[in-house]
Amino acid sequence: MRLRIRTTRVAITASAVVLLAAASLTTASGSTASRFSAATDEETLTADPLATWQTDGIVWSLAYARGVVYVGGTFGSVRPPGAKRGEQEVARKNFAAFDAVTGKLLPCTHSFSGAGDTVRALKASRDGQVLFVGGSFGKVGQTAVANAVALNTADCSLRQDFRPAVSATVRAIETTDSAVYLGGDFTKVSDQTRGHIAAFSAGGSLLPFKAVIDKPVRAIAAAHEHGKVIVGGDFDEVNGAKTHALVGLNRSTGATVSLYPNWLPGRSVVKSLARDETNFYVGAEGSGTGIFDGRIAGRLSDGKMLWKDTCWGATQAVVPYNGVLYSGSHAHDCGNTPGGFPEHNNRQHLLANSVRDRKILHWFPDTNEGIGEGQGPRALAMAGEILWAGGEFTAVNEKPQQSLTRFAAGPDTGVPEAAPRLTKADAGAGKVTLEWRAAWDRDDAVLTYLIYRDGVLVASQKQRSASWDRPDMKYTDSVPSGSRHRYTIAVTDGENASAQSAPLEVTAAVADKQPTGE
Ligand SMILES: [Ca+2]
Repeated sequence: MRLRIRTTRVAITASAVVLLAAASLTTASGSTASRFSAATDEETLTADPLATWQTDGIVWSLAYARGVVYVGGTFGSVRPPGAKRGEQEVARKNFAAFDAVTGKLLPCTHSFSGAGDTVRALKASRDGQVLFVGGSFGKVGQTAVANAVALNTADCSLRQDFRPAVSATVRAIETTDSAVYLGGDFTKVSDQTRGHIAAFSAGGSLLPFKAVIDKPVRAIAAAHEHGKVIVGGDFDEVNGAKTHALVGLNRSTGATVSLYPNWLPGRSVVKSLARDETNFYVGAEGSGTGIFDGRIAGRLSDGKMLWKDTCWGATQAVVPYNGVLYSGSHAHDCGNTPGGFPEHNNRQHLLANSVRDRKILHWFPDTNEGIGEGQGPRALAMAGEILWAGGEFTAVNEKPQQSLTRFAAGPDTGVPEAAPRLTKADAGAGKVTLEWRAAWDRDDAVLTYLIYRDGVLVASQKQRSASWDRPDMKYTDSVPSGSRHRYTIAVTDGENASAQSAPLEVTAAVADKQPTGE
């Protein structure tokens, strides 16, 4: 959830301001805070997408360097925010570059084609000067290449030095100060045997680093200060020993140095790895029964597992930022993870876990599943303070938006979903009891309900809710017996208020008479 001191810019009456101020004071005093918020929860980004360009196909990879977000995938054109397929399209063949902050399309372009016709991995050098590009392609423009190249970020030019002959698809790239690691489906690099992983100097020379891995590598995270790279993928055997899906390799030799026994069941593979200062994070996908589909946090220093969540739904991408692990998946049945949701009709495609304790935080922007395999998000990257997400989706928060979207820390612009309407009124002598069902908000766990009598705010109530947990609420108003009133309700997250509901006319009963409501 998001915890911020907000300035209210909701158009409300003076009495509403007084009531809201009173409510805030009550919360600040602590007397009601425990009901409504966990003050220790990490602050998330907002759930409101920034205007972002779109692609006409799947985005498989994102990378950030020097103010630019690079996008790789399987697409033939890009188009501005709001444009439909076929409108205002600009040719971009499997690769495009955007200003990370404004989101604008940049002129940096190369056509990646041939072979599998797809870009699957992007990663900048540590100094941001070089962008490494991997995938399944045989040509960049008219230049013959073999699944991996590098660009100078200063002018987008194709580098001449980094030109390895990789025998099959590159699915993962990691960079350190001294090496570039490629992982994927390949078994040879420049006629040398390299089983699904290889390391190069920044200048493109194949390094002696060598590990024999039996199946594709899909993710690599360097832990160079601990002398290793952490490698994830589909594999069952590494360097001659049974090792499933996750392994730590000596950064120079490729020898196995860390094992993570029983972290991943046999039918689950690692799709994504990311790290922060102290931890590394795993996104897993399984198929069949007895699988693990969620997120794991481990400690870099000793390889100890810190936590594992319980959601189903094939995690494709993970990225930590400010104590929050953002991920893309089709999460469902998360009820056994704190803050999580039970199995219900909707799948949640973007998720935020507390890095500290795995708690699912109140951040629920969502995509649809979209095209391809219908996995929704496929790639995430932090670009400075902005989270970029790419994938297969064609809608974000139920509005058309294909394959790319972005989220920032503010401003919060989303009006609460499912605005309340007054569903029932019981009128007793001198009192009226109103009922409604709680709304919910994509990035605020606690909403404020404003109750108006004859156009004047008479009460406000706070209530915690989520899309899967919308409590019934009620308010009892004191009015003169026999008087008739017109009630409406609105809901606000503190910054964005719904319109007032349709009015409910109620006549309070007179003593010893039956109530009437309509
Ligand atoms: Ca909000």
